[in-house]
Amino acid sequence: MTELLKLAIQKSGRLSQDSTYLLKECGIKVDVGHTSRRLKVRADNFPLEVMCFRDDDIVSYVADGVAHVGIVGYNVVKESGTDVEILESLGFGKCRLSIAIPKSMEYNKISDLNGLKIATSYPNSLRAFLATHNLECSIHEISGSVEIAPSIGLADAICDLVSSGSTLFSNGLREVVTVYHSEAVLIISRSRGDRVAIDQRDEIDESIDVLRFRLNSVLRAQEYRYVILNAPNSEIEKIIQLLPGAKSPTIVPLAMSDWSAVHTVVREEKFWEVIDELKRFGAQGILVMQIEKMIS
Ligand code: PRT
Ligand code: ZN
Repeated sequence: MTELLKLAIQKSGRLSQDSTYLLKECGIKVDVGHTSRRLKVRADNFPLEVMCFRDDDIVSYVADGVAHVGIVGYNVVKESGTDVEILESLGFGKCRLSIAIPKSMEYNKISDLNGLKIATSYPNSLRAFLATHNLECSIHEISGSVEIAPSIGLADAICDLVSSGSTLFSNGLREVVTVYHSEAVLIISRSRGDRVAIDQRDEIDESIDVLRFRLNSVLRAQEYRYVILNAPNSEIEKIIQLLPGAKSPTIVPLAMSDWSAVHTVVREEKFWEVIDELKRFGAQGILVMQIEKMIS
């Protein structure tokens, strides 16, 4: 029987849905409907068992070999200080750990933070940041509702995760410094050689390789767009310079004389950067499509 790769994901929270969705995009069928109630769920068509835990436990369970790999926020990995290896950044759960102060407080430079009392659930990340910038602050560790700390007189400032910024805004706070950016990551234990029995290692390693290959195909596809446009033949060379494509664009003559269709693959940000130039070169009927998988 093939040995199952054990993947730990968040049981119920901000990363749960995106984690199972990513597996689905990788062609792995897991009965996600029950993940919030069951601890373990077996995939139907891949040697994988999904284990559902609180996000705070995932790093240590991977380090201890309870699971072979895990999906968790980079912020949790960084704060735990546990020595696990990050295999992939997964492009969801994006946020940043930031220091925020009351809107009314004057702030011009980072040294203005000196001497402040900062409330946070991320004491280790904050301590490391303060040390790097030679700042002397007192850290007040609290486990939740960090954003209310200044208004109730518990602290002068906060250090917390921010995504849209609306929590800070509605609590009269303003973000002044980013400690680090975070997103969901795939982690593996550095000492897994000791944890996985020798006769199972090859199968587990192979499953990890296949999973990473599929993840990369999905993640790459999310960054790129398939673009089709029509352009006069006289401008095709200039358009190819703007949109060089994966290898080289496909040029197909149109029924209308002196015009061609250009098919190419381009990073989404790059497409928006060159859109005005494309129009200037006479591009028309521009279609931009999502790509499902990109195999390199
Ligand atoms: O129950 P369990 O322990 O598993 O979950 P949890 O409650 O500890 O974590 P959860 O589900 O809230 O978050 C899981 C992960 O999502 C985090 O570890 C981050 O990696 C990621 N993430 C992404 C965020 C946010 N964005 C985020 N905005 N985690 C928390 N927030 C909070 C933040 O703490 C603040 O309270 O949202 C608020 C700010 O949001 P904005 O949009 O108002 O800026
Ligand atoms: Zn948690």
